[in-house]
Amino acid sequence: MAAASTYLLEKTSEGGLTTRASLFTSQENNFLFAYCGYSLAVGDFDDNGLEDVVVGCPQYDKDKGAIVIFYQKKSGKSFKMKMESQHRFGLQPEARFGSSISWIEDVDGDGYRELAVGAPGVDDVVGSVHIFCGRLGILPTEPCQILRAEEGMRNFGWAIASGSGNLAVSAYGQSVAVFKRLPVIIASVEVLLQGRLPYETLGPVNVSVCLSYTFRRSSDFDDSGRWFNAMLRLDDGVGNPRLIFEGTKESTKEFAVQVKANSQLCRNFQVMLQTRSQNPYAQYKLTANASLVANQPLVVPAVMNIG
Ligand SMILES: [Ca+2]
Ligand SMILES: [Ca+2]
Repeated sequence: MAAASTYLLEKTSEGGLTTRASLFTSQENNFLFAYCGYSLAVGDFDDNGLEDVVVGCPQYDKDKGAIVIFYQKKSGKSFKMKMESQHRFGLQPEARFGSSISWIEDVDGDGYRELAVGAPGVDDVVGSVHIFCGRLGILPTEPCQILRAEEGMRNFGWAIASGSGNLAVSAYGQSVAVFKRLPVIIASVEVLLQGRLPYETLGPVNVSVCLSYTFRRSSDFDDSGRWFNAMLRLDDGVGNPRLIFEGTKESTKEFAVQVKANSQLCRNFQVMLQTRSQNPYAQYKLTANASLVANQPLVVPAVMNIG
């Protein structure tokens, strides 16, 4: 096992299998005793139509562990296979990063699949699973999410498997946790000003914050509505804001709203000057943002893009 290689096989014309390529030789890459090939996953990660291979090496460098991803590339017009590799490494001694590997069907809706890597030895064998979100077909340096074991679990990430974007993770000898893919929500937040902010009089004027959202995948569609926590800041970035909400001395308002898919919901606010301005061309910066209210705390939260 110390000199492990991983062999890519292809079907022969007789229907059997023959070696097409040797992807990895432990001695050549200082991966001796790393147990490369302990886990494997095959899938088209960079969406170029050719299958890519990920090799797990959980005993690399004091059992920190590592994975090697081999991208399959077309070579000129000959279509001969050319492999280009990348490495990612475990960060803790004894983490055994790479003990398990699984592709996950595109979770965040960007068109590229994600890669899950188990590290069951992390934190004195509590374990974790690292999710690398495919970005433009390149394996990112850092995971976009780390799944942690629930309290009391040991060896979380010993084995992982994925189907339809969901992920099952075993805590060896104890239980299996299933993480369900949630919808990808594309939200829009607008600040609308009705009329012109006053400079000679104190106001008020009407400011609206309008939220709407849609789903990235049509299969995500669920019109039950989503709750958002939103915030409106008046005169953002100024030490002593010149604008306030009518009847208050506040320049920041937080509120929660429930919005239905594909429809816009607006909340209106009366805004006024705190002191008269001498400058008719004074600029005010009004900003709003929103975040999803997590209503299912034990599952992976939905991914939201603000547009
Ligand atoms: Ca590929
Ligand atoms: Ca993706």
